[in-house]
Amino acid sequence: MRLAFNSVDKNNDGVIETSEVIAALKSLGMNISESQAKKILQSIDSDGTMTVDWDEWKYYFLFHPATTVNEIARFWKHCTISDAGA
Ligand SMILES: [Ca+2]
Repeated sequence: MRLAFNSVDKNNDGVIETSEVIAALKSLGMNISESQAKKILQSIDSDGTMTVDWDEWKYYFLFHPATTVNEIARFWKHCTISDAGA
């Protein structure tokens, strides 16, 4: 879990932001828009900062078990698809 967080947090500042979500999915061959990435972040972010820290990440994945970046990416993709048209 920590490994997945670290691999998404490219600049190692301890928070995940929109551009890092986009980059992480891009490296797995998935292209998402900035608004989709924001939607993903908002679903994880609990204090409205539009960034995700380790505590928010940990809490979120307590209820959405995914251990590898690949599983997380698949889960996020599912989120953005099911939100489309809502
Ligand atoms: Ca970061």
